[in-house]
Amino acid sequence: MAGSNFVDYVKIYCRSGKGGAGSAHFRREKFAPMGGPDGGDGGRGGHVIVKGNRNLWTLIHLKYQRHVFATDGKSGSRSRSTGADGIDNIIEVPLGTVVRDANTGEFLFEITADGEQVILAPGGRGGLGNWNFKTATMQAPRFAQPGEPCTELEIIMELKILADVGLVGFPNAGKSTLLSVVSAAKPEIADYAFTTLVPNLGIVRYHDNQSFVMADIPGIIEGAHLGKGLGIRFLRHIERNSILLFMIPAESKDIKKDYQILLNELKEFNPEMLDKRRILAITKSDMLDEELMLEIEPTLPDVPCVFISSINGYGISTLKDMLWRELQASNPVEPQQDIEL
Ligand SMILES: Nc1nc2c(ncn2[C@@H]2O[C@H](COP(=O)(O)OP(=O)(O)OP(=O)(O)O)[C@@H](O)[C@H]2O)c(=O)[nH]1
Ligand SMILES: [Mg+2]
Repeated sequence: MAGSNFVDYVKIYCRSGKGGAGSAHFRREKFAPMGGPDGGDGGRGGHVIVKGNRNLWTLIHLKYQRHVFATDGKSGSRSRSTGADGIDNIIEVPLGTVVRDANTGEFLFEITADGEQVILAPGGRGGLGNWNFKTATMQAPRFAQPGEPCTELEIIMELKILADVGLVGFPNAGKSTLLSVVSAAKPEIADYAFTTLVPNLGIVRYHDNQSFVMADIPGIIEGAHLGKGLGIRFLRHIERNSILLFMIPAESKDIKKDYQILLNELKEFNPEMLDKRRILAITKSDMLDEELMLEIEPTLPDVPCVFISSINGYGISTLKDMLWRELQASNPVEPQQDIEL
């Protein structure tokens, strides 16, 4: 996807800071002979932290940031002075970012809320200075703890857009046109397949200041799971939408069959996609008259269906009502994972 501003996959090497060493200093002053141990503790190494930011929509700001380091803690020093902690390095990511271990592929955590923070690579603890080790039988410990080592790991961050409604359809079905009509988004629209190459998001306003987010993704074709067309790489962006809006143009020769093909591609990608609520919109209905609609109706698959036209607005408010109702019914409760590393 050269030249695209949409980045949904990055690999980053992270390293936290080492803990500062404890000090093994002894107090030496003119009028304080045998001053005793006064070496301070080392400071904590900086953490590498991942933080959710709802104003970000892609991972593009991380595209060229291959390394993220936090700084080391400073060593302790005389007079029980604790060394300064290392500076944390915070990686801000859009909501819906999944973090995995790059080497094992293991799921680590996911950021779903604004301001949510997870310590990815904890900084090493600072070592204790020698004054901690002073006891009745050991009055002059000549040693101190070293700081703990840093943590390093390589991670993969993958964005899975958190939208409420995902559009599913073949190329040219009119997905982007619908998004442009119901939201303020301005996706590219054209009379050829694969106009949309990266996902577009739009906020759909619904009565009384309510709204929901709609995601338009590149069209899928039969065999997408085998890599045909743009493949199924973008399906992960509708993986966590609460509702899937299937879109099949009125000119389709067999709407039911097309619907099955789309369903099958979703299933091949992830069988759980079939558990989502679905609505089917027959697009470009301005090409049909009342009579034709009545004729088509009995042949439609067994899901809530609606005829729409983005050109003359036919059925659009019914569609919005249906989407809203289904959204309320599905009441998306995202399982929150409390993962501490
Ligand atoms: N007559 C009619 N044409 C429409 C309607 N909606 C979209 N179109 C036309 O259909 C063509 C494809 O529309 P797009 O919105 O780009 O389709 P898409 O599903 O986003 O296509 P890809 O991005 O390639 O997957 C364009 O020429 C639109 O003008 C409609 O309601 N009625
Ligand atoms: Mg499009």
